[in-house]
Amino acid sequence: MQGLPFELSEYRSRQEQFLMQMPQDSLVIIPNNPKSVRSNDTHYRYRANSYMLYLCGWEEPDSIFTALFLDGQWKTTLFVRPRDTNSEIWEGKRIGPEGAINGWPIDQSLTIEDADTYILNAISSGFKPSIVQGLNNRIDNIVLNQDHENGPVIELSDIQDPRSILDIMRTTKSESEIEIMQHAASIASSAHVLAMEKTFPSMGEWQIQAIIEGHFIDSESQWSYPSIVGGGENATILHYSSNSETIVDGDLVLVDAGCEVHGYASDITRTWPVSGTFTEPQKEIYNLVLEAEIAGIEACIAGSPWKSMHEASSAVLARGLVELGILDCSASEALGKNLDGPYRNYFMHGTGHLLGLDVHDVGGGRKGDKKPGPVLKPGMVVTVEPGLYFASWRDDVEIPERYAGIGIRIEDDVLITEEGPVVLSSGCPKSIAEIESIVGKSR
Ligand SMILES: [Mn+2]
Repeated sequence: MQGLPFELSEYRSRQEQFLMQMPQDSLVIIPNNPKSVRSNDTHYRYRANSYMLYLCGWEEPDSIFTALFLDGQWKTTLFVRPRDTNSEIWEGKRIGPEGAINGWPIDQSLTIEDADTYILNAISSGFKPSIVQGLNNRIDNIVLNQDHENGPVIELSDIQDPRSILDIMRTTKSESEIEIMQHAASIASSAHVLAMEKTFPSMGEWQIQAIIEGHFIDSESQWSYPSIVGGGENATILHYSSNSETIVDGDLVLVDAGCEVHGYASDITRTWPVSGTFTEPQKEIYNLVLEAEIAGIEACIAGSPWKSMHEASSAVLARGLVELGILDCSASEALGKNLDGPYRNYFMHGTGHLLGLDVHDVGGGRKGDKKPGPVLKPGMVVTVEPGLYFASWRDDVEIPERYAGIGIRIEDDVLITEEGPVVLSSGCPKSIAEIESIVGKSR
């Protein structure tokens, strides 16, 4: 069991800031994530719910964070697994309610078995549930009044969701959150450098994955999303994850891999030649993506609308695709009136997303969002990750012979500050000269 990553006062001030925005007749219910079966009696490694981590740092399963306004103040109660020698012999020590109250930022701790009655009583007294649904079926059923006979009737319209408030709070990181995110970005940066150094032609994609993830574990971290290691044509598959092929001499490898520290994610992509030297066509595409990425980072200015970095990166890509003769039109036609021109044939995803306790962090600005996304504010951490993909098998768009099979993405983690963008992943080199000097150095 590790200590909490933040001072108790930081959690308390998050709770305070959250609860002061809640109606005082609310019953806040935030269950922890369920355990997931991998096969038979084996489970996936447990990951606590990000809202739970954010509000109180509790990492054990079978737990529920609640808050209720009583006698003129908010009272937080954490329901946790009771101590149980037999279970602890098999699964490890539990903190238990007594342990929880001595060291976690909560007012009261009870065993999880008491949660049903506590929640029912509060609802009977007129409190309206504000709950993160879908995490704990039993509690969902209680709240939705399907699991008990003579309980109170709750109108569906009376059930609220606390995430609308928490999501906005989570978009802006505190000094100590930034410190942890910087650490996560530094670990991931060194992992990429290590993998570059050990790269050789005919290497297996899984071997690069092993170097990267081995470094994560070695640094007391773990992946924050399944690592993508795509050699050659596999780099053109945006969420490639089988990592099961060998990478042919002359091909590039695209590595999109990040780790998490105390739940906070890093998310870095680099693309390098397994031979250690870029070919001319690879260089042309690489430098274009790099220029677009740098333009995207430079657009990460406090006060700018969310779309600024996408506009900046897109303008560079559209112009470059015309200059390289890949698109036969003007740069503005390539870009399109609503950033929907033919440059999107080769750049199909968003330019970035918020980063935090979730790798695609909450609070808007995610790919596919119809809303405009948040205005960039100091303390936000975003990714900037333009790419170009020329899958040779595509017949829906024209794939020039010279670039067929090339997929390149470059991604950094960027902190927005009053003084301009700060690249948290700056420890990870990205110029062609730097990469060529590193790849294969310690193969
Ligand atoms: Mn990303």
